[in-house]
Amino acid sequence: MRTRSAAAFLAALLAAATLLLAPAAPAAAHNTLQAATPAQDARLTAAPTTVTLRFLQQLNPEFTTIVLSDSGQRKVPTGAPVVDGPTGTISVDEPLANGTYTVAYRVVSADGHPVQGSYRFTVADPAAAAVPAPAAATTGGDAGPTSTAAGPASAAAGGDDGPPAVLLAAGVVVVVAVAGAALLLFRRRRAS
Ligand SMILES: [Cu+2]
Repeated sequence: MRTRSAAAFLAALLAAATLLLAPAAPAAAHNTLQAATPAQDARLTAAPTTVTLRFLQQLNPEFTTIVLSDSGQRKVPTGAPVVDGPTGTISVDEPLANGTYTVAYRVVSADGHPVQGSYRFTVADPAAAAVPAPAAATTGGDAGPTSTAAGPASAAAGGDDGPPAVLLAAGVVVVVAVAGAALLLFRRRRAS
């Protein structure tokens, strides 16, 4: 009888651990970026006039944001996103100078949860001048790679809201340890 209740207790703890893990699963159903033009980390010899992002799921035009900014984190003038099924496109209003640009997006998943991310591409037109750097004014025509101190840690595509796997793993370890201790306690009580 005692053994059975201890086993039931352990089973309950394991069920709790499973519940802890469960919220990570629906992330698979979220919208994700499938393809982009310009592509991530592309180095273009001609400035693009549009940015097109293709996602896994249909986009809602009302909740689709695509923003282009330069290496100084200044917003580049673009048109509003034009949505066609799972694809969103913005037109770039002004010719882009040489430099590194960030495309940031925010869309919603089929379940209504927002998904956001960003990526960079570089314009390196040999015939064009470099974009004037905001702080470290690099005068002279040296078109070397100037973007060393750029924006926030490049959160690669697919920013998600779930807790990191390490935390989940740590949670499972704790739960299993507690379960083991509890089982030991039950056995000691039974023995005494
Ligand atoms: Cu969701």
